[in-house]
Amino acid sequence: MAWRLICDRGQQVWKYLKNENSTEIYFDKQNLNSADKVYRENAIQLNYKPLNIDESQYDKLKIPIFNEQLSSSAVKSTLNAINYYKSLQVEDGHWPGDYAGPMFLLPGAIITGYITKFDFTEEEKYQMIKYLFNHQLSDGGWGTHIESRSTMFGTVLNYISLRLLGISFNDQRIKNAYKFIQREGGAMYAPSWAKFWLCVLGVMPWEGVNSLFPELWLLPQWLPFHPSRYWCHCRMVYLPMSYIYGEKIVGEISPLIKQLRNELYIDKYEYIDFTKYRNSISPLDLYSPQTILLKMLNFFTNSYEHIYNRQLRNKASEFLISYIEAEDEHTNYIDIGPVNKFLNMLSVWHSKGRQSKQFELHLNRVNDYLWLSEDGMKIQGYNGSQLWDTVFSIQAILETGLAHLYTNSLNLAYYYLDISQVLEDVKDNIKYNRHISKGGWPFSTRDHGWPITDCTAEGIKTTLLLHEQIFNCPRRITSDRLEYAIHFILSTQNKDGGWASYELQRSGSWIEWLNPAEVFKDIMVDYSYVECTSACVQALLKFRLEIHFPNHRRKEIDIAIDRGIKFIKKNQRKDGSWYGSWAVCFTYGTWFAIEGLIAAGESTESNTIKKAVEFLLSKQNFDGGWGESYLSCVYKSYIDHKQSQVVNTAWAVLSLMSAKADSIAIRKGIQFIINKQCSNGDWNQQSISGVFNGNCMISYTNYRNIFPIWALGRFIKNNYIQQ
Ligand code: LAN
Repeated sequence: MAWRLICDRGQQVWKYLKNENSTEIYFDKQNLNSADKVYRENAIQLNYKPLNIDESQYDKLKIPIFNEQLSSSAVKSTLNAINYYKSLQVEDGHWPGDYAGPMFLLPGAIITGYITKFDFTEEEKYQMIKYLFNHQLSDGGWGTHIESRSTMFGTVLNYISLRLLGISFNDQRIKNAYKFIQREGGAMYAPSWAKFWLCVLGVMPWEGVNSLFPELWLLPQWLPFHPSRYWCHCRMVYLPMSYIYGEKIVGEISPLIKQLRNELYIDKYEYIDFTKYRNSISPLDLYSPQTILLKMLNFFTNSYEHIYNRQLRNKASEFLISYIEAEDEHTNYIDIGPVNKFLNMLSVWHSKGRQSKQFELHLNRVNDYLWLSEDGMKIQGYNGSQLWDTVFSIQAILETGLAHLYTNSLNLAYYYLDISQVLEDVKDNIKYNRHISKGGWPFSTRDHGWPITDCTAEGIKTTLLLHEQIFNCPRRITSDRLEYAIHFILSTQNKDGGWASYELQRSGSWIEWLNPAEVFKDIMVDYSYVECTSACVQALLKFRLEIHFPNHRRKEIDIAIDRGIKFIKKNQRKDGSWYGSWAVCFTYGTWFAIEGLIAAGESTESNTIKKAVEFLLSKQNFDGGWGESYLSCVYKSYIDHKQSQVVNTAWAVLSLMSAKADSIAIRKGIQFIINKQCSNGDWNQQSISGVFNGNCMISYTNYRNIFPIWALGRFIKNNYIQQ
């Protein structure tokens, strides 16, 4: 194949190698769900050797031998699984994988490319077109993510993208999409984030959106609704949006743009009063409706927009652009996510020019977001999930008790941990409302650099777990680096005892009343989450162990753990479960909660654990597996998937094993995982397993390997000890 993934210290770039033997990349119509065949088959060709361990070697290799059948199959399955999975690891130590899924990200890249006149290569464009058509649904529309039904958010943006990529209005597929948009009343019924892109592109006048009131950023920071208090993702998206809105940036009105103006609406463009539709949104998209309070505020800011003072606006714009540039520099032009990446790029193009150094630097980092799978080329939800997948992979392999067989792989993974820890705070962190960073671990790469509470926690846990093993690799992650990491964790605990994702919660949850994004929930501030809290508690527990750092800041750590545990307990639902905010869903949240509680010494006989176990047992399917629909996340109540999912099953079985629950249920779960394994050691990709902001799903391709390995590993270990 001609496409190759080139990795360098976590940075992932897909290159099209012209001279390489090329075969057309196939795609599997049955499964457009990021099965990652392109990357995986490349890696397998290079690294995979079928497993050649047979039972006669077990003794010599210190592999447990069981007479009992299920344990013995679990050992074989585990060896096969790791043998496959280790061939996917790259030289810098991480495990690459598809981290896409949202369907509103590629349009941002394509629209920015069109306006600023940077071009993707022909091969990239071909793959992008393939991707967009592959994900078109039978009603002509596109969803907000790859498993969603059609929404205006997905349809309007992807329609425009295909047209900008050169697909003609006469193409039947485009016509179907056109009809969908017309049926839903036209593009004025798209949500505000889509309308924003329409305005920049020049296919909607700026009167079509509510004011983003750029001067808000100049108000005093003590105000509880000041943007410096928003969740960092919300803050970093509304920052360039405010600049672009304030300056009313619009790309060149080309003949194609004029044509699009005629395609997107029912009435003639010139006759539409767009101000009337600012708050219109299709019922297909409505998830978090605008509140009356927000509507009232919009009334004031929209009125202000008629009379604003130019000098003050200039001041606001200057402030915003300097803030945008700071974010660019802090993240090496990757930016915190794919939304602000392209918005920042547009802002820099406008303020510094197409030929500027800054724009060039931005261009160099566009490809960090691209990913190629058999369904085509997409923009990922982040610049990858490198660190996150690596820390879990290490823990899964260690759990098997077979680490001695995989020292190369583990040493490499340790190297990735080493090079990705953030070792200094960002420049002018106070000025730019950045929490400290030193000691933290990011979700993806060091270059990205935004540290995250649970990534840091998992970083600490895995470093210490690896230090407990005797490998001949130098312990480069020194005590002081771990102490800084602990400092980061201690500094991010919220008043409610829990941990949020990146920073402290900076304002009350009432601020959600001002959430302008109708398609996402809970984006305004960084709330405490059970997953982040459990991870941080586990890291603190591990750190204070006798064999590690029992005396370092002991009192503070003890108190932090207690408060964290209380938070977890308080958030248990009546049915015994916990809601998971970052993956699907109750099996994920409950797994984190149980791990945290048990690690902290909660008795398996306690009511909390018993209720959690009861909950899990009540959801097991006849085939032994668990399967949760992504709609669990959306509606915040458990919704069964049509089929059991290996990933949900692994989380449930891991939890039950920690809780020392009914062994028949565990055995049935393990048997399910084994039955589902492919002969090469992989598992098939099933439904999408990650989520954010309640309503958008995101792929974690490696979960299908990591969590089964982890569950099988724990099963072997438990049975080994029992024997
Ligand atoms: C992520 C990815 C990682 C994830 C975990 C570390 C797994 C989680 O435990 C805490 C939250 C976090 C950091 C997270 C938050 C939301 C993100 C950043 C994402 C799901 C990746 C993409 C998403 C981001 C918001 C997507 C861009 C869309 C917007 C609405 C701005």
